[in-house]
Amino acid sequence: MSKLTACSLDCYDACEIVYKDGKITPHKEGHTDGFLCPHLNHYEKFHQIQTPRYNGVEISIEDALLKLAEILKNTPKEKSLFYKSSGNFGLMQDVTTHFFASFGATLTDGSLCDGAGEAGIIEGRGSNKNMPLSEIAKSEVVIIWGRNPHTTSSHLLPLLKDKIIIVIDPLKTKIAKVADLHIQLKPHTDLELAMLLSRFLFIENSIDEEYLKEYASEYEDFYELTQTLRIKKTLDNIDIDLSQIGELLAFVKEKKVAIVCGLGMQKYKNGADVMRSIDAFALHLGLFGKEGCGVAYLGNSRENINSPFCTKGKKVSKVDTKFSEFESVFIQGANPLSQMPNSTRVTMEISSVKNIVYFGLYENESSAMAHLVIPAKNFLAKNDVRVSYSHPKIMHMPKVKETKFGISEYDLSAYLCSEFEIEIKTEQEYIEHFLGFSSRKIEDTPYKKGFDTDDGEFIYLQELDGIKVNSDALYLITIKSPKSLNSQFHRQTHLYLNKSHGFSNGEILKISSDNANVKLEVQLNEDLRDDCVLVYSGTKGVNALTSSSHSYEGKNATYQENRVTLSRC
Ligand SMILES: Nc1nc2c(c(=O)[nH]1)N[C@H]1C(S)=C(S)[C@@H](COP(=O)(O)OP(=O)(O)OC[C@H]3O[C@@H](n4cnc5c(=O)[nH]c(N)nc54)[C@H](O)[C@@H]3O)O[C@H]1N2
Ligand SMILES: Nc1nc2c(c(=O)[nH]1)N[C@H]1C(S)=C(S)[C@@H](COP(=O)(O)OP(=O)(O)OC[C@H]3O[C@@H](n4cnc5c(=O)[nH]c(N)nc54)[C@H](O)[C@@H]3O)O[C@H]1N2
Ligand code: SF4
Ligand SMILES: [Mo]
Repeated sequence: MSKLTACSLDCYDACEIVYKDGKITPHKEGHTDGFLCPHLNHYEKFHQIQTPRYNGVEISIEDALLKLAEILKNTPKEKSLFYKSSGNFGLMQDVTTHFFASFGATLTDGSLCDGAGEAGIIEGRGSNKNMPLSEIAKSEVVIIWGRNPHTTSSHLLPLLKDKIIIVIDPLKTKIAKVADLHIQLKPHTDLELAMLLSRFLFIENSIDEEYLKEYASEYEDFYELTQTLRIKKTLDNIDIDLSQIGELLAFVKEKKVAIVCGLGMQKYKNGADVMRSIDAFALHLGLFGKEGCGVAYLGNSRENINSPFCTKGKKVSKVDTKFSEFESVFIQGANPLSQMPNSTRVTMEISSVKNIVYFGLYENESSAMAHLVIPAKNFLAKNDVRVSYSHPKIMHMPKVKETKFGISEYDLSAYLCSEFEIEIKTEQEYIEHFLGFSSRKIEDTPYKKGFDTDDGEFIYLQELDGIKVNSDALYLITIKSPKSLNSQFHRQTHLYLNKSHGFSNGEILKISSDNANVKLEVQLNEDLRDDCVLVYSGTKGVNALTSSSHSYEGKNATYQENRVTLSRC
């Protein structure tokens, strides 16, 4: 028997899967195109937590639920925190939010992921409507800007065949190696680059004034703002030649262009402004509202989907959460002790929490600190519906196998709702609610008739601040690994740098930031610039180096704001 479902992981691609004869196989049709990534190809080989435990002693699932209810009964409501991430991207995962919000617990807001870039997009356009894959397929030129598709969105690759590819990335990624043009800029100089690109479009008279007069009438003021950057100094700072600006513009003028953005250039305090300046460049190229043109980022996956769940309540930021202010913390689909910034702070804060409950699939830093560990069922063994932040399809994820261990988010929430007399519908009602949006209307070429701002016009960045300070210290680049999904699966253990620093493979180095020192083994890699150190997301200890500051807009973590130095141990 074979059943169609979808991968649950937090990933652009949101692949469809055929579960056949007890095996995960890729769906041959549609965006999945007959292949999955290593995480899913080996998904069932990763050991899941099978037995609940309390204070290190294994207990039954019934006792774990009783314990959980007891903890919640004995904690003042305002002292209970529900901390959820997207370990599973399914819409039903929020049924637990429904319980905790209705119960009166504190929830979280802010983002460890794409919040800064999204804030910049919304400030400029009034909404975050994404360019879907089907439109990228129609473009002639694709600019991959701060995204690493071979690792994080491999299903984009078949669409890129026979197109002109331009990559803007401090790292020589796989896609950069085969690109027609790679701008290997200094990290955190994207805002300046985007401003210069716009400026040269103006200088070369390559803008559509009629269009701008209608939808971005302040374009002349913006041009003046671009003129405040001194060309030579800015090029030196970005560390590129003027000829590269010329090459890029020659490739894109009069063409159908898709700018495919990732997280890379927005993991900074001014991440919103960076994204907004890229949007402005797209605007000047005339990319909005046209077939095969646009800007793809991590879109609002829930566009036009109403939540049936209660999600209202007091919220604290998930970037610098003050765990010690709570008596009980319930962690779902997350490994905050590894993935939040400033993990030393997180560990210290959380160690004073009386009751830490971990509800997840795998053992990790967070399960190790938890008093109560409750194993979840994985996506194959429960019902859900998912959406994606890169394509509009709504996918049903029916239960395709039975497992004896673990509990689904719905069953856990139904138990708690009944204990605390909170209303909850049947699982089937929620699933049908979500599937009811299957024919939701998502525009292929959004912003055809202007933007979603009050007057329909694009709102430009008014001033340039937050341009980075000069420092001789190295940039810490922390990106996604092909072997892990953040801290799930095979986590990396090295730091990567090129040989210009005089270190050798296998040496253990101390990597120091304002926050901490971490020891990691060196692996040389010539794809990096001389001024960068790379440590993959999910590597143990990397987030001890990062600070828990917020982006100026979007309440986002700023993983790449910190500079580091290296020394032999
Ligand atoms: N295999 C795998 N896939 C994943 C994940 C995973 O952990 N592993 N995680 C998933 C998640 S949660 C997300 S949010 C997505 C994110 O996926 P992506 O958007 O691809 O994000 P990153 O890997 O963080 O960074 C992308 C690129 O940005 C570049 N970069 C770094 N700094 C800068 C800069 O200052 N300017 C520019 N222009 N580029 C820069 C990096 O070198 C890198 O090549 O991936 C998802 N998919
Ligand atoms: N330095 C640095 N840090 C980063 C990043 C970076 O680029 N650099 N990336 C950031 C980004 S983009 C993100 S999105 C965050 C991700 O941060 P997290 O979401 O905390 O990431 P994961 O490490 O993937 O942990 C997800 C957990 O979900 C659990 N899980 C999986 N499926 C299920 C399920 O069905 N039910 C339940 N209950 N649990 C489940 C697994 O046990 C796993 O431990 O990390 C951020 N941290
Ligand atoms: S590419 Fe992404 S969606 Fe597809 S199987 Fe891998 S993790 Fe899942
Ligand atoms: Mo993410």
